[in-house]
Amino acid sequence: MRSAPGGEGDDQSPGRLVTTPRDRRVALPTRMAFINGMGDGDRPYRFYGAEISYFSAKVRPALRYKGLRYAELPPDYRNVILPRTGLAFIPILVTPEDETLQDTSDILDALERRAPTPPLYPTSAVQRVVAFLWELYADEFMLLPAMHYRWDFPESERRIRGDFFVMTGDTKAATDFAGRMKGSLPFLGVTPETAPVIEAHTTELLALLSTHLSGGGYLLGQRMSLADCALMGPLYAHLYLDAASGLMLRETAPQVCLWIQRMNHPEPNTPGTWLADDGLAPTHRPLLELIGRDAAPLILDTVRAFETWADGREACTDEPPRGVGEHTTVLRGTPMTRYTSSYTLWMLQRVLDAYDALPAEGRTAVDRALATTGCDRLLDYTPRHRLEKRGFTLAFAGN
Ligand SMILES: N[C@@H](CCC(=O)N[C@@H](CS)C(=O)NCC(=O)O)C(=O)O
Repeated sequence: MRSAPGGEGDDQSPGRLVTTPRDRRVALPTRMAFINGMGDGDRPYRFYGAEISYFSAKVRPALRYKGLRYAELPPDYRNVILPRTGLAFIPILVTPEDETLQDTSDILDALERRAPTPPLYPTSAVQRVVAFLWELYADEFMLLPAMHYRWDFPESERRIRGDFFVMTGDTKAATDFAGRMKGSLPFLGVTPETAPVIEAHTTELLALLSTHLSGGGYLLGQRMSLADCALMGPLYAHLYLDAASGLMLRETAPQVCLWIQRMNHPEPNTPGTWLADDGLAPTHRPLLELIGRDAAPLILDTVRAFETWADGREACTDEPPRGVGEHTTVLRGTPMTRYTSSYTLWMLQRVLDAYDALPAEGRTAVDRALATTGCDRLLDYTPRHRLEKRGFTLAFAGN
């Protein structure tokens, strides 16, 4: 494994000079530089993902920012992903030691352990909890706008169907996958009735982000973090790359497009710093209020419905299914019926665990920073059940 970008002479950094065996220095474009490093005894990470994949977009900036040598490969479900994980999900990351990592939260946790410098996870109380909050919001709530803008606009749908073919090279697989994705919209709560409030949320998010990012930088200051990586899923892989929303983003939120550019092409020698003294910029608070107002109730309603199901489950049900029925929630006054995802509790646990691990003064600082944002309600929730990973599968802890 190669760790963080070093100073001068780190010849494995993307797009930098590469030392050949004969020590002839040649400039190679970014992707070639990674491939060029292969086969020299120091194996690269293998990243099986796709440009238009939400969760691939969350991991890719982390690999680049940490200066890790990797090859990005198309998703080979039959020969690699299914045999290694038993799941048809992307992305997966195979380490130089041939360990398989699946689930972007586990992947980023592992990368932070393996290559701690430069860091993605703040260690100061407020910034750390806020980073996990953004991850929860981006992974769980932002799926709604991302799927709506991809599948409810004809020009976006036409283009993504073509992209799916390019990703798989297989017309039937691409058509089946597209059908499954489009068919999932009502289960997520994305319907003609809820589309206006989903769009209203997105418009407000883009406006607030444009203000927040207008001085350059990232969510927590002049350095990217877990929070930015998570937000790249919906904002880059879907909204930026899809036809209709891509135009909308370029026309209405160019500052967000610049942030996407910074995220996808991190400068290896000057990673910057997060705000001093565990601070949050004044422009961050309206963003937390937006998350607290719209996303926190939806997330909590999902978790409550899951816990109600879990209360009455058969004692032998160790591993909850991905969805356990449906429940109703409300977004900006509009009722919404959604499938009840078990995974949402696992994601909320990440925020609660980060908070609980803090010393008392850290928890007080977080309470103060989040007071009356609505995000405080997420931290006030105490789950009755706990989920853990067994291999790549969610299971009830202690069973
Ligand atoms: N929680 C997982 C989600 C991965 C995921 O949903 N990936 C999408 C592509 S971006 C996928 O493979 N979906 C296939 C499906 O839902 O059947 C992660 O963070 O890695």
